[in-house]
Amino acid sequence: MTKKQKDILVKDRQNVDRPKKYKVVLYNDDYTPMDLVTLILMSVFNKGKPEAESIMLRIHKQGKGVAGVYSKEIADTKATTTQLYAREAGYPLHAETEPE
Ligand code: TYC
Repeated sequence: MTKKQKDILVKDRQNVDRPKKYKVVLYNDDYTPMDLVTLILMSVFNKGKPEAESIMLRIHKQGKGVAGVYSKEIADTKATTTQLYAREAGYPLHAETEPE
């Protein structure tokens, strides 16, 4: 078996056994209120209040942080929903997805 053929088999197994997961990363900014970020973490990412507050504070201090890890479709939807809520309230909160 050639290396290329082996690589294909390995790749197939990886895809079958462990579908790729995506992090939803939230970024800090100077304008979005802490309470709004906490509410979004509770309502969009299903976190309880203490965990939502701790994730929000980590983002506030470190510049960015992971709100959750999901399949590609769910991660994209949650990132979009997050930005929609923030824009509706007039704030620039930024969310991105990245492979785990
Ligand atoms: N830095 C913001 C403030 O002091 C709070 C904040 C936290 C904003 C997390 C965005 O992703 C964020 N009001």
